[in-house]
Amino acid sequence: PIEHQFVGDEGKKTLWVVFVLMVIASAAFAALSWRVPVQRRLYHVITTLITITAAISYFAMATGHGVSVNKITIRHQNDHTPDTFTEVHRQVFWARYVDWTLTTPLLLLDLSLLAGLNGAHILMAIAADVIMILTGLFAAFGSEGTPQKWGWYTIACIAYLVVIWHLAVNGRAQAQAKSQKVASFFLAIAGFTLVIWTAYPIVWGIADGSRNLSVDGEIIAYAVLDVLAKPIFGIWLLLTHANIPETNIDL
Ligand code: RET
Repeated sequence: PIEHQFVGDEGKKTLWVVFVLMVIASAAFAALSWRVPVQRRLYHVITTLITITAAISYFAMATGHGVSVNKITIRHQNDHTPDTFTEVHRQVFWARYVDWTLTTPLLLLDLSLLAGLNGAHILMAIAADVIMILTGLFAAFGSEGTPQKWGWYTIACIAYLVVIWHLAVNGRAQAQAKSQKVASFFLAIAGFTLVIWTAYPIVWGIADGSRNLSVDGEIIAYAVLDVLAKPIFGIWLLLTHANIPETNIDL
């Protein structure tokens, strides 16, 4: 038998809603940037690019373009009857990985600049982040449901630990060296980021990984996370940045 796991009305509606939210956020961040001199717009530019990229990705998913069907075969074994197989055909939204490849480095850049991380540490954190997303892509597509997918998943999780290490240890130390105000803001927004980001591999494991969550359930879970990780993160960063002069970047 073949089991189809496809997007439904609820999922489609959610994709359109998040697309609109990302467009509104992009416009709001651009408008905020015009209130400060161009030399002070680096965080605004980075943060606006993040929501513009998400808007494009959500548009691709909502129109049904950023998606492909992934087939896996599940074998049911027991002692009494011959083996039976179920083919699971599930939609996998590859547009997410394109989005994440571009936006997670930009989010890390926001946090790194806030902390005052040096260039070598920024580059290492971003390299580990890109490895995390691309090995996550291999986990989703490269291995068609074989156990090897969990091997790719493990590599992605190790890369994620490297990202956390750079931000939590090096980022925190640098932020502390800047000022007490920067240090406590960094602790708050990086802690928020850590909680939200850690939910992604959990959702992936339940949805794409073990296929225990419907495609619509997956869309809704990622929608909530994406809104928190991009527009909410962005508005918090830009408004707080305006009130802490030590967070200014001279480039
Ligand atoms: C995957 C699966 C493989 C294991 C790990 C993952 C982590 C993904 C993360 C994504 C963050 C996305 C954000 C999007 C923008 O809003 C690729 C799901 C560790 C951390 C913040």
